[in-house]
Amino acid sequence: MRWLRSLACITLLAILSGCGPPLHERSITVESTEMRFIPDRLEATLGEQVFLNLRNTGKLGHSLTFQFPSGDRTISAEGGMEAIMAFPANVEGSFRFYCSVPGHAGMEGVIVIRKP
Ligand SMILES: [Cu+2]
Repeated sequence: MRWLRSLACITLLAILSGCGPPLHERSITVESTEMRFIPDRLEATLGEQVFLNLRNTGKLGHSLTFQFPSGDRTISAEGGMEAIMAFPANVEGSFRFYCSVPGHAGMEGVIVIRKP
């Protein structure tokens, strides 16, 4: 009974993938260099899954730390390297991000998360 096996596979896939509404995805690329982020103002919509790509085009290592109500989220990349983080945009508001490398004060920006 091939159809029964197919049905079982489809059911299993549905269970594994969860039954909630599908998440929208947003990819954001932020360039870091000495001594700024480009762009320094990011936007996302409530409910999105955000994939943030930190592209360090500078010579020095840089980090990017979001200050979310749930806590800080940090990634870092050496000069010429990239790093990726994913997070759900699940709180509305404006949240600061900055580079936590000592001496890099002023490297900062904001992400604005709005209702759809
Ligand atoms: Cu930096």
